[in-house]
Amino acid sequence: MAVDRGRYTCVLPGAGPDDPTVTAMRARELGRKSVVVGDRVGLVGDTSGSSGALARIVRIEPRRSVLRRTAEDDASTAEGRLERVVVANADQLVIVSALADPPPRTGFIDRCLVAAYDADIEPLLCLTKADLAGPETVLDYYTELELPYLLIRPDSPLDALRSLLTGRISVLVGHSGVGKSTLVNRLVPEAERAVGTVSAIGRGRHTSTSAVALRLPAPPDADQDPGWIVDTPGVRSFGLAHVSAESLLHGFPDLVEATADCPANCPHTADEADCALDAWVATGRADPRRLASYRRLLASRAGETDPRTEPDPRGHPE
Ligand SMILES: Nc1nc2c(ncn2[C@@H]2O[C@H](COP(=O)(O)OP(=O)(O)OP(=O)(O)O)[C@@H](O)[C@H]2O)c(=O)[nH]1
Ligand SMILES: [Mg+2]
Repeated sequence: MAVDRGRYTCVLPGAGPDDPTVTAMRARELGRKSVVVGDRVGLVGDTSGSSGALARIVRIEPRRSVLRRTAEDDASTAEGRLERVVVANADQLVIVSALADPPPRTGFIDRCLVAAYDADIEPLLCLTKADLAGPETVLDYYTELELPYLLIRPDSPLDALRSLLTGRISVLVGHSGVGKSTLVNRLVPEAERAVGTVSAIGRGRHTSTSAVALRLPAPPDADQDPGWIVDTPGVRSFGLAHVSAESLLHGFPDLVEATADCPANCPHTADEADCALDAWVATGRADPRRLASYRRLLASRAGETDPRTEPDPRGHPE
């Protein structure tokens, strides 16, 4: 459920919400393998959960999915090779984007979509702060995609979100200050996640500092598994050095079909005269901003631009 300074909080199979959690450390035999939130592990030692008890993690079960990100896009740099597993075994990636304060950045959402498809995790777009601005610009950009989305206001009922979370492990990702912890507190009131403020320049203060999995409350008169939600710290960018150029395209299902007409081994870059993607958008079959976003990702992976200073199609820095 959580990792803090070498101590892992674990929940035993079959344990209910009122049963104690087990604190564990990693056993030496795990070697360099990292244990992350969402991992299923083998425990030995004192698993009673009583105060002061310490168990040992001796095994990590094979992961059903692995959500990764890198510090930078370019795999030829040390930062680009620094890969972080955000969470293991997630079923759903909830991309949280505020409609204002901080403003939405479609370039960031596109990166999250690539990561979701690459990890085989279903994406869900949660547009928060819908009380402050309308969703039209963001939704217009994604019209070609069958991307499920929800609008969230402080007072809006969360029934639709709850039903999409039921029975699954969902992980929230987004910039700092977009309202991830606020949402978690509404879904799981006893979570008491710290909530921050957003500065005048539209940046959050990185209030949450580590990922934590929380058990969703069981719906009344249902014996279904309510599922888990993972709150994560805000990230500035979502580096994709670990995703191959070909896999990047999976984050752009509105463009995939066009590449059937590309020459063999087409790099799909802007300087490739025969790339079929140009004709595809020129004839109105996809939004040119989506192609521009895809090509910015390609260029960023090749180390041609600094991902942190790239413009977003909506004119915001990413
Ligand atoms: N107006 C408005 N404000 C919101 C909404 N959701 C969250 N906020 C505010 O946005 C600020 C940041 O919220 P947090 O929940 O801390 O954001 P976070 O995504 O967890 O941020 P990090 O932990 O830094 O990654 C707080 O002041 C919230 O009260 C919303 O729907 N509408
Ligand atoms: Mg937070």
